[in-house]
Amino acid sequence: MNAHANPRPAVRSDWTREEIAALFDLPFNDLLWQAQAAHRASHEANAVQLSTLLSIKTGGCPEDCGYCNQSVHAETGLKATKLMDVRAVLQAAAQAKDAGSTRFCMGAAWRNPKDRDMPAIVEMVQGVRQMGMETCMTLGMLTEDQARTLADAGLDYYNHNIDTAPERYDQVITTRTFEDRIETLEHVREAGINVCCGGIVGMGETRADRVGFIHALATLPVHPESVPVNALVPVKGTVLGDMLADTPLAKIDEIEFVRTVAVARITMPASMVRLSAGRESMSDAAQALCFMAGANSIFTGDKLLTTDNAGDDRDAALFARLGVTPMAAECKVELAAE
Ligand code: SAM
Ligand code: DTB
Ligand code: SF4
Repeated sequence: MNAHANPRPAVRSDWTREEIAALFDLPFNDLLWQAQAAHRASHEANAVQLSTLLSIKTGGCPEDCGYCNQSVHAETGLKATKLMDVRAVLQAAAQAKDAGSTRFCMGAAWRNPKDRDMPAIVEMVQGVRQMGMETCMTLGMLTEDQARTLADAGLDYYNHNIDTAPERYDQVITTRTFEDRIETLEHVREAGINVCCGGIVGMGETRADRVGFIHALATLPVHPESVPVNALVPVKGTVLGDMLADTPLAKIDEIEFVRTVAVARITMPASMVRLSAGRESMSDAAQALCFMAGANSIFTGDKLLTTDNAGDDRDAALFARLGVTPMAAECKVELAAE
């Protein structure tokens, strides 16, 4: 932890939309100044946490998320697979650990896991934990019982994104509701698993939608421990990928993306903010601005779940240029202990 030159900002769940809109409206330098101050007060200034993703069950998902190439409703030609073998998952985790990653995130293209899948999922969590890595799963909606089973297995984090503003949810996904998402998040919280929850920008939304998205996260009774901010990876054959190809002006500009990261940092000061999907097509300078704005976690490796990621070589070169070092373990642990 760096010297606390700045007072640690209070963690609040009573943000108003007006306050959040006012942050987005700040002159860019003022916004980044505030975000950097909030960042330094609660986190190591120059350390970035590394997580690695693995798709343990790809494609064939019955949900109709407009951004996702794993939906059966998308025409992307992606081959659907069965749930991976536990041994193969543990091998991939060992590789990620060797590459310096501290958290292994396993994702399945499911609406929800079936109870018959749970024993293999439990083995994966236990196996990865035994290697000394933090574990994260993202499997879709969970019942209370399933959340408890994962907690008992030792799962550290569950990723379940709200993805967009509540008022815009049904324009992006129609096969479930925003409230369904919140219900699973409650099950995860109640089971005592850390929450990883964020969403996607660059889906053709307005500034007001981005305000609504951050507002929904920052007013959760307890902020998510991790907040992934994804930039849409436009995949041909998905509703949103095709829409963006037809209306390139809808693509989010990099400065607005950095603003979104900064507002997430200011409103959720104790959370880890993860610069997630979309880094592959982002310039090094834009990524540097995201770190300046308070992003302190990334996904490493050549692949996210199914699409390309920046890759370890490019990340190592960027970290060296920026004097950024990989975080050994989350400072969250220290924060919680104070
Ligand atoms: N099926 C589970 C679910 O939706 O919760 C877990 C996997 S799903 C792929 C996890 C998250 O990946 C989504 O909530 C979304 O935020 C993100 N995602 C999926 N496709 C994306 C894309 N093309 N661009 C950016 N983010 C994407
Ligand atoms: C999150 O918010 N982003 C990650 C993780 N949680 C599971 C997934 C990004 C997926 C990007 C599209 C793909 O590679 O399939
Ligand atoms: Fe299925 Fe998740 Fe993709 Fe939605 S985001 S289609 S739930 S895999």
